[in-house]
Amino acid sequence: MATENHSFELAKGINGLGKIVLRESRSRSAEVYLYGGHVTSWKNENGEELLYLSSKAIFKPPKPIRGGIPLCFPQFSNLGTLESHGFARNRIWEVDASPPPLPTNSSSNAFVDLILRPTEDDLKTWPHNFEFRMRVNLGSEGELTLTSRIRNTNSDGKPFTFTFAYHTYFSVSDISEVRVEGLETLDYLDNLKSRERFTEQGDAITFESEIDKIYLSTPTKIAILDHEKKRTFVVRKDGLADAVVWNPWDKKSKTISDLGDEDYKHMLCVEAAAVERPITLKPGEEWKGRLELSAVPSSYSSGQLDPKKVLQ
Ligand code: TA6
Repeated sequence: MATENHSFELAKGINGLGKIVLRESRSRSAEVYLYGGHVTSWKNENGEELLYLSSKAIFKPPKPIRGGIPLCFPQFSNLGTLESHGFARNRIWEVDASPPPLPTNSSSNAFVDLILRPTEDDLKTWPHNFEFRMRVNLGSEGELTLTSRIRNTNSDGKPFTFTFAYHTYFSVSDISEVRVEGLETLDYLDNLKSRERFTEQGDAITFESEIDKIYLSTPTKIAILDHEKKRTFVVRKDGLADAVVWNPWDKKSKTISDLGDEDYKHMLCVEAAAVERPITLKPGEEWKGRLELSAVPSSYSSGQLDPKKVLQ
């Protein structure tokens, strides 16, 4: 499907679910399911998959898809009365034929605009009218950008408050060889210790056991260094103060039916989020939350992997 300024393919995915395919130069591509507004694939110029998607993922409502980039809205985790991570990730989204203009610095025309509005059932559990618009853009350098705009369209004058996360599952070669840079010395809430608050140690974060932490007021740039793959993922975020780092490790993995028992070795969630300070919108107000992911080939010898450089 092509319009005057952008193009995407509408295709049938697993179980016949509608999906959008974005293609950029060389073999770069991305796929977004209308079910959940869920990015399930992001491939680089060599056609390599950069996101983890569980081989046991269930593509059938109401089960959220395990892997890719689930959207957590209007509630992160169990921080409220709704189902875990809210309902946006298990609703059917639509292609937004007439989105309001979105100023962007991307030269690529491989993008799609999606929109979600509450169903009658949603209004029973979360009595607020909203428009959740999301643009997924595959950039000319292969970067993947998700820009969310959430507007309060209540006609009863009521404000609403929400928490949010892009629950990104990165594909990594071996979790024990991965380091995360940019979260050193920050305070975090430990989900494994009833969200008690701690301060992170000074060095890069490495992984040797289950982790489930909400880092507070992080820098806008975080780097995930996959030494074995000589690859660095750079996460840039705007309007999303926090970052969640999650890996279930072996024991928890066995309790998650749609996650392979050994898969924890090849995935890491680093989630751009707004959790500590929930967002409140009055009617007519709009919030914007932007996530830009890029994967840069890197090698220690070139110093290119120097996190200080990567995070500049
Ligand atoms: O973002 C981390 C987290 O909240 C973990 O506590 C874990 O529950 C994970 O999300 C997966 O949640 P899900 O509802 O997708 O199984």
